[in-house]
Amino acid sequence: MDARADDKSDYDRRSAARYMTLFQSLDRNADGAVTRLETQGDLNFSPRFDDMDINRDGVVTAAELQRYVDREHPTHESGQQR
Ligand SMILES: [Ca+2]
Ligand SMILES: [Ca+2]
Repeated sequence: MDARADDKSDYDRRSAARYMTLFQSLDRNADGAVTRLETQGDLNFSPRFDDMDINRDGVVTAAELQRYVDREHPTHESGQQR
């Protein structure tokens, strides 16, 4: 009965994992953050750069990406209260 909810959370979990993998592959100098230059040309990351860069300092850190992913693909119970 809850198959659809399971699919949704599974999708969200995979999306979150994909963003993290993408982040690591784009972080060429491995400093734990990606600059606009590092994301340039990546069609998944580049268009969302401004949304992810919460403090607008021109780099997206792992913490900022985590917050973005949490908001877009919540995998926790938060927001599900009735
Ligand atoms: Ca970097
Ligand atoms: Ca930032």
